[in-house]
Amino acid sequence: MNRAARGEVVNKQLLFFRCALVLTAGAALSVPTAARIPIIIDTDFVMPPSDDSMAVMLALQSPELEILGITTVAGNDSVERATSDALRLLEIANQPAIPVYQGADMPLVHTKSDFAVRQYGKWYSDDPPPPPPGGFARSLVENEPAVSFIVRAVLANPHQVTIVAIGPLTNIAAAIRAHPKFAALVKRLVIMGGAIALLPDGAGNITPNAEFNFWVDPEAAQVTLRSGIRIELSPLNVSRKSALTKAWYEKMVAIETPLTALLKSTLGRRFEKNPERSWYMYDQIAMASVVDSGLVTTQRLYVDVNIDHGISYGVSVGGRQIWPGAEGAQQMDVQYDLDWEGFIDMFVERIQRPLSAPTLVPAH
Ligand SMILES: [Ca+2]
Repeated sequence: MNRAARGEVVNKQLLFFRCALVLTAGAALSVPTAARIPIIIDTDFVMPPSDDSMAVMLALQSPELEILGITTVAGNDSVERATSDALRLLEIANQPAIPVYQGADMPLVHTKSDFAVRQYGKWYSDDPPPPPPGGFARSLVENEPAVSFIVRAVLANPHQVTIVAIGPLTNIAAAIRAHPKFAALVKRLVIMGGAIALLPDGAGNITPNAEFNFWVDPEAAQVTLRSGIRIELSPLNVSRKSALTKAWYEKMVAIETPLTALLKSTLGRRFEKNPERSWYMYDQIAMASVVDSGLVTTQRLYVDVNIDHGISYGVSVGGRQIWPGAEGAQQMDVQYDLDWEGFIDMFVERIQRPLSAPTLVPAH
């Protein structure tokens, strides 16, 4: 498919989702009454050393969470690779029953540019996904599109489902647009995205002021942030309070499990090449904050995203009051500080645990 046609496909997909919702509205997706937090993970997943992979590992190893499904989106790489790699991680983690739903293969509006090609991230890629470590998973992606699943799960479990969005927000914006009651029925949306200049360490990481996830799909980020969903934002400010060093890595992989073996063969190469360098942790912090909200400190700010096609495209702006031009901005909790020791201790301990028991196939 040529890329010019893809914008049209997104619109057609939205129509399809509306139809699919009508057809599936009667299908129950029940949440057990146990105290576990039901979550959907929306991710531009890539195998380690990506932050998404380690965030999903943390979720899989955290009994406080119940993963209803993983939905994939183009971001770090193509959506096909996100899906293929996510399926394989679930197999390695002995959780093949957790369903994976494929989502958007392109941002809503943002198109490929020479700048995008030169920079980190291959959301525009048409390359077939490379085999993940150990080969492609035996389990298959679900037939239902990601947006249809997200909306169905939330409508079937009103005010119960937390969405942890750790990639570009294309699927989430499409879900908001697909059903008028969706936004009001989401319990909470935790987003890794944005950078807030008002707070310390608020520079961007793809352009001077824009963070990668928001920059890949600024229009989706704006729709999502303005939706009225209760949001907690985990921006670059809090990511920059982290520093994954070789010493922490070695502690993490000191106990042999299928997950630490995968980390040794992937993340380990980073530290072999650059033993002195430390790495920020992004999606892992967003996920950890769902498990234990006490690990992060937040401020309540109005946050909006710029969608003008100029030097500030995709830039998030946060303020304590509404400012001219930000009349659509909503208030949200913005993470800006981290209990680093508490976080990394928990992360290492969870990764080292014996694999969780396989999840039963969720009701559909
Ligand atoms: Ca991500």
